[in-house]
Amino acid sequence: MTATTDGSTGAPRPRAAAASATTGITPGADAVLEAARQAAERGVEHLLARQDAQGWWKGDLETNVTMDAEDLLLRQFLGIQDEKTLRAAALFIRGEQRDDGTWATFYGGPGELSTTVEAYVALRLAGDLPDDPHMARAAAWIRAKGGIAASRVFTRIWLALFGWWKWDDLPELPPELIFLPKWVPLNIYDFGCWARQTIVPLTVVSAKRPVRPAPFALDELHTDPRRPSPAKPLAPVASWDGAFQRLDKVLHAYHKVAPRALRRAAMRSAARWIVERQENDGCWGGIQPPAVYSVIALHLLGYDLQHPVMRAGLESLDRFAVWREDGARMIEACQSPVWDTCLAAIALADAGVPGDHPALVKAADWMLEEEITRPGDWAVRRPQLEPGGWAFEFHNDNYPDIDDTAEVILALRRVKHPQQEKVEAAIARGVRWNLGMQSKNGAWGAFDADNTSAFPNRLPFCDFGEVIDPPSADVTAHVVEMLAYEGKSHDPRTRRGIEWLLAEQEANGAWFGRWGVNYVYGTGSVVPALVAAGIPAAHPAIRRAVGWLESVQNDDGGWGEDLRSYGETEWMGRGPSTASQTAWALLALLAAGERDGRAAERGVAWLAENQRADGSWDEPYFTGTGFPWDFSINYHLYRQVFPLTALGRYVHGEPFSPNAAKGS
Ligand code: R01
Repeated sequence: MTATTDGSTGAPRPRAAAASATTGITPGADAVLEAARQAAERGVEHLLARQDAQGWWKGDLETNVTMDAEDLLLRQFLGIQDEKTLRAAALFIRGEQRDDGTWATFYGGPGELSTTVEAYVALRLAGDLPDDPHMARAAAWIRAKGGIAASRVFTRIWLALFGWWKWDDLPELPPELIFLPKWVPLNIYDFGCWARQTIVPLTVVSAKRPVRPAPFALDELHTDPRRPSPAKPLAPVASWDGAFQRLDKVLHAYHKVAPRALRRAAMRSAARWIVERQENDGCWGGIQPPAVYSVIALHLLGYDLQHPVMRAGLESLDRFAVWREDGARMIEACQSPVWDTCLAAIALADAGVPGDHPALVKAADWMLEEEITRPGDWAVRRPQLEPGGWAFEFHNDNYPDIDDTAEVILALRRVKHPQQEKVEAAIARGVRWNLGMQSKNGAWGAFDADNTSAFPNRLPFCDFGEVIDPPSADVTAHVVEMLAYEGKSHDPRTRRGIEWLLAEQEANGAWFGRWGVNYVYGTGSVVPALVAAGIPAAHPAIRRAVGWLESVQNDDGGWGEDLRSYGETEWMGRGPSTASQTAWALLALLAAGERDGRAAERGVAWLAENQRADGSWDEPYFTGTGFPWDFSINYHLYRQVFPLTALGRYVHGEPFSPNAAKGS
């Protein structure tokens, strides 16, 4: 990539020239500024109208139909299926199927085998028949892809619960895992918190190996129903895969001879571990999968459905359901009120809403109430650290995260609160907590410090998604940006974060996006952070980032990035323009001093032109990341908050001049 090194702005680029040639007009900076001002105004109105009376914002968190399928499978397993839920969930699942019979994990994505298997089984539970054309298409596609045998471990666990798959043909993960002390590899604290909360109950389930009567056969999902599980060749002993495959064989043998007393003690410990982590509203960690598996595990350990733990757990599962106007019921993987609220507050402030506006004060009050003041699992690695952070969800006191804490602090800073000392105290606790959660390498992960073990990923059991939580550029950038605005640009801890970020930049000038899609998110996070921390806009790293963003701007003036960028380099920064990704690119360009350049002007024009009459934007594309490629998220408020922030900064200039940004 060619980078401009002189820090110049406004040089017309070839692509910009081509675009204005197609429309025949160049709108001109004044017209774009006026359009941006009006778009921001409409965007503010729209966002203000969507605030809850309690002060928070929350957009739907859309993922994929495995959520809905697993919810139905759980109900089937517990014998609590009800017609209304079943019909509404099936309506949603059917509506997500594509013409080729498949289900994807994101809008426009390719058919995905495990998702399609689970959706198919869920529709069978709802009464759809193998001969129905939509079902026959799905089953044929599944068989062509290798059938159930080729699906992920989680999918086959669900099927094993009903005898559609053999427990013995699944990787082992023994409940005795819970006894490994925190310094032994593969202890539960070596797993990322989302995986930890999923794995602990699953060790119980897979040790119990329950089989409930299947309501129908599933022969049509096997390539050869007589040999559902073809033997797989072993990798060489001297390879990691080979070693872990053999470990799995040892664990299978151990399953047969495990001392009864030890196993019982392990199950009891697991049950205690799970129950201790149940949230006040009955859920686990604010996310749906651990709740589903925890309810099953506890049930297998003798908790009946009337037990208060179980009742609360089941009620919490109902709260993940979004009932749509068309009668369809969609399950959210989790809910994002804290994240949406801090981002909305920042957006409103950037768009010129005064800090003492009631909406912002109310949002601040709500965020202050959400502060987490007791230790959680993070304290295993940081036992001396005082609590003081924020989680992403309504109820998740055990797992505050570093990303939400940084953004909440940035948001609280934008509010003129009548009790400023209260705000200052909460911010101080949050800053201290985030600093204490810095990993050894100078950067920050999402939930834990130094969660970087290579072993969890090697387990045959872990064939899906991310199972560790190593530092990422996007989270580190948010922390650095927050520390800069808190006057800590020159703190050695901030400097180490900056050094880490500079070293993480890709050769082409972009940064990887761990929790958003993808390099546009990473770059849109890092550039504003580096500039806030005092890195000059003329710094080569910033110039390279600008050069990269300009090189991937679409002809229509927007930016977009396809999820295939997680696997194929030619998709880096490429894809149809979306509102949130266009906004992220603009945040970087504006921070880099490119406000008066053509790239920024055309990006802003794209946002203004693509706004709906009601002040919102459409965004069918998934621009949020749960696990790169494997689990994607459409955050329904991203399309609103990020464009508003970008338009606001374009109209009003740089965010705000913190006492601190100049360095202290
Ligand atoms: C899941 C699963 O469903 C899931 C749901 C939510 C998350 C992780 C982090 C954050 C916070 C928010 C949500 N921020 C760091 C992100 C900011 C943008 C993760 C996973 C699926 C499969 C398994 C999540 Br196994 C376990 C959980």
